Amino acid sequence: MKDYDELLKYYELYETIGTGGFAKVKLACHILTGEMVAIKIMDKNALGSDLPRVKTEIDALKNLRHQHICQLYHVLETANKIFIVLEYCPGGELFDYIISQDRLSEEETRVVFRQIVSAVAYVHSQGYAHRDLKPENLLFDENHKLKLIDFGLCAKPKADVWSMGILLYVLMCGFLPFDDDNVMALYKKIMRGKYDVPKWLSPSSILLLQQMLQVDPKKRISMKNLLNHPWIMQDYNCPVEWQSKNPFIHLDDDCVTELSVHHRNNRQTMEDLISLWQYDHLTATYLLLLAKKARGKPVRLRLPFSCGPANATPKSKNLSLEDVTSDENYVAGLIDYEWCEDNLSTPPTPQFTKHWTESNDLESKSLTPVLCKSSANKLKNKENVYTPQSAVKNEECFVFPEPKTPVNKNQHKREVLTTPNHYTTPSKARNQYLKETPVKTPGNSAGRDKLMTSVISPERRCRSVELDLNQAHMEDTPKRKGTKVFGSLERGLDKVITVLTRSKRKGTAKDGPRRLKLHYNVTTTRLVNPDQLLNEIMSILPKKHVDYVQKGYTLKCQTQSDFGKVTMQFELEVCQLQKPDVVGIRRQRLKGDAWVYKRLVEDILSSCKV
Ligand code: 6BB
Repeated sequence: MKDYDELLKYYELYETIGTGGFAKVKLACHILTGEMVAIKIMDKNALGSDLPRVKTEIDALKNLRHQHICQLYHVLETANKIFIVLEYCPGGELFDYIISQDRLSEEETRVVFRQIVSAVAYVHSQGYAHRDLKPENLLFDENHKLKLIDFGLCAKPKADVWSMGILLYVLMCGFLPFDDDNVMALYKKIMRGKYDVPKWLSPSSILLLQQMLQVDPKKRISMKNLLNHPWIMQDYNCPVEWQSKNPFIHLDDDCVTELSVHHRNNRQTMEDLISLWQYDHLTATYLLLLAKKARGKPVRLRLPFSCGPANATPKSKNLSLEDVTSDENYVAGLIDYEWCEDNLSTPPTPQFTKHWTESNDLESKSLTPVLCKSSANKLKNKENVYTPQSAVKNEECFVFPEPKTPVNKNQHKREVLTTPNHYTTPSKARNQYLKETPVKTPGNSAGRDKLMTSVISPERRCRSVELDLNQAHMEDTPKRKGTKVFGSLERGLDKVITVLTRSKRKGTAKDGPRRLKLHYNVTTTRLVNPDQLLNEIMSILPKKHVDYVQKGYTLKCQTQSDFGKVTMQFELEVCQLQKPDVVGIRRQRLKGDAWVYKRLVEDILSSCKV
């Protein structure tokens, strides 16, 4: 399709890492610099009333440049699509990080929170408010530095301090201060401004939360006073540095030189062109060169079509773009992502479309593809009868590295999640919370039952809270509909972030399942026979009303509502673990509510005799 032609001149597309709402986000590699990027893809026809949101985001991002704001590189608009090319943040969501740690210590919270305050103070200084601050909208880059995303709701400064108070609470507690199944009850709780104070919070943390979560905006602490608040200053002895370290004015000499050589322009012309900041391919190339330099890589551009080993023409160029435009997680052919210079970061799983041929290979012969009968007609995915031609040979296994900074002092906690016994729904945060006696905020006389209502309970995951909490207590702000705030906090542990282990191909029947390292998205079993486990899972899925397509040792699963809407998509892959030498199940959610998914997978796995 024509819409992707322009994009594919500059980027090689990889996997989709997020779908939902009106956009999907794909990982990609910028061809000239070899730098990784994230591309938000929107269908203009499907945008409808969300179109202003997209325009708002683009306009704001064009005016914002800051060390803790996800950098905009490039905006492309075609007849049917809008592509927004953004900074690559392989550390994933703050939300997942908090959940994987249960909660953060006060010290770590301070490190994180100062970055949030820095970003938001800068946003305010530029005349905007973010208005959708939540842990899902803060991503970690490869250096474990936070980057604020999603400016679709930003407007004049108003409600961000209160939202930062919620964030601060979630960071230190691991759950929300205000929570309820019932939207009206939730609204009332917010308006009352009463929340539970777990006993692990220090007096200074309690005080700061109280100042930030004031219902009355006039009584709430101002951004100015937040920057040098005693809690913020503790251990640092300096206010938050909110000014941008990435100014628009100064251009980097090395990057200008490289671009001048590449474009055969003199330096002045080049500087003039860059300084237009049109968020076209030149802006993207300059900013990505700068990022490359900051990562200690040579400030060099690749020659067009010299990407990949042996100066191979990018394989995607040989492909029809038909598949690229499908709503599936497909990308343009077999990707040579090895040449992308971000070896430190997430190597995307190559995906195959046009290279897939009718199956006459070992993979699908030995393990006959199965299309579960329960709703086979609804499944359009024909993956089970295709196989990647060139993939079978490649045995190389990629391990996503941990961020360079030692981030997870509680690494062992993740491993706990890999055992079936611990793959249970209540989080340790919740258990711990319930064990410890809470201190109430003044005026809150509720007892333990009440306390439980503010704990993220898995029983509530089916709900969809469409209430804009940020707005709920802001009388002077027009109400916006349909904004999910902190409802989406309730997401799973199973998010694909950076620390997944993947190989370049899925396990085939001939070679057996993939050998993976133990990770928090892999459940171990006591079994040693992968086929037995695979068969066991396949026998259980129909009983749980899960449709699936088998591809080697991977089961691509989905659930549907009564109306045929796909409510959940996930993969279960039988894999071989090395230490211990047992069979495991890798699970990965692609779409749908994480907690509903978590319960379902838990149900499936506990039904298996593993
Ligand atoms: C973005 C990103 C930037 O992602 C699903 C939605 C930038 C995402 C990323 C990542 C993991 C690994 C590698 C890269 C701007 N807006 C949205 C963005 C939205 C997804 C975040 C993860 N959850 N890099 N990455 F998140």
